[in-house]
Amino acid sequence: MENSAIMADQSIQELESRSLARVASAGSPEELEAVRVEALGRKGALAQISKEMGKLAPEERARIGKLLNSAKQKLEEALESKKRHFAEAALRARLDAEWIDLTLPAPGPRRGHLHPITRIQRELEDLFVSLGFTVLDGPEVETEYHNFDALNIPADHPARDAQDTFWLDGGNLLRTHTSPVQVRGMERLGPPLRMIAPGRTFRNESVDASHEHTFYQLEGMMIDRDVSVGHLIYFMKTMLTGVFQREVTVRLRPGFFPFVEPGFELDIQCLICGGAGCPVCKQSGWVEQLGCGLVHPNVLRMSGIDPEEWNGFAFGLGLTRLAMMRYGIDDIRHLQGGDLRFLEQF
Ligand code: 2NM
Repeated sequence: MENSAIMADQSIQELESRSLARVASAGSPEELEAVRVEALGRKGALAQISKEMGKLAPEERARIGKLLNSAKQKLEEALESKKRHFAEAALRARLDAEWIDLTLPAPGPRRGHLHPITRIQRELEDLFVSLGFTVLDGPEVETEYHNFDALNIPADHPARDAQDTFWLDGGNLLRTHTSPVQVRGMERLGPPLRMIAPGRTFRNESVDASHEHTFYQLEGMMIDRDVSVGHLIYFMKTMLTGVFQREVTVRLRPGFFPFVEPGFELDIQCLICGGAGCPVCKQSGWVEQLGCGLVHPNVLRMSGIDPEEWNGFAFGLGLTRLAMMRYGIDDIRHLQGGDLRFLEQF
């Protein structure tokens, strides 16, 4: 054998076994491709050897040619099989990662939650029901009689002014408070009674940070024999303790409402500073909460209740304002704007 033929023999065998070993140990398709380019590529090792074959004697050329072809074929097969192996492993990994159990129940719609005003309203309803009160509902479009006359609000009272009241054609109106519900309650239930009337009320206000034309109120009353201001204070304290989830100190100041006599404004000692004075209570130590009083005898009489035999207390508060205080909301328009980014915080 010629020397150069022996060298080709050796280098083909070496290249074959070295390349097959590299294919076997390749850890990625990229490594595999590198082996292919180096061994089988146009400028690869086998191509290099083919180029030199011209120097060989014809019979040697045929033998080396076969050797070359056989090495090339073995390598191609090994590369192909390893490539399939990588592809299958990749597919398996993807199937494992994307596997879905179609027998699991669907996640269902995302759960919402109650509006902060609704939440406070429901809490107060539960609290008053636990104290023996009935929760009453009534029309939002009211008669002048139920909204004003029956509440001892005379025809020349400024509350009737078109600036405050949304009057409708035909003399009806959008209720300016929920008191007409209580008038209807007195007419229907008769004494003794305990009831609350939560709901939507309407006033012809210019909207600003603390005024809306549509707002939420809760009013309530108890009629029995010998009801006193002491009873009133007890129920108001119990209610406010429930709302704020802590003991509250209250004080009464005189206040005028046509439907009560005497009438009061009820304050609580500021929960932020404990009465020392801060921006929330405007340095006074007290924060106004609600209006209340003993029901005016005229109001009882007009709804068919004898004021000689029965009396009672009544109160009214703004649920909107209460929600603002409890959650520290500084602008009423956030509560009615329907902006989910705001409401989702609660
Ligand atoms: C308030 C303040 C004081 C009140 C009175 C009545 C009724 F029906 F008995 F006459 N309902 N609500 C009342 C009393 C409301 O709101 C500030």
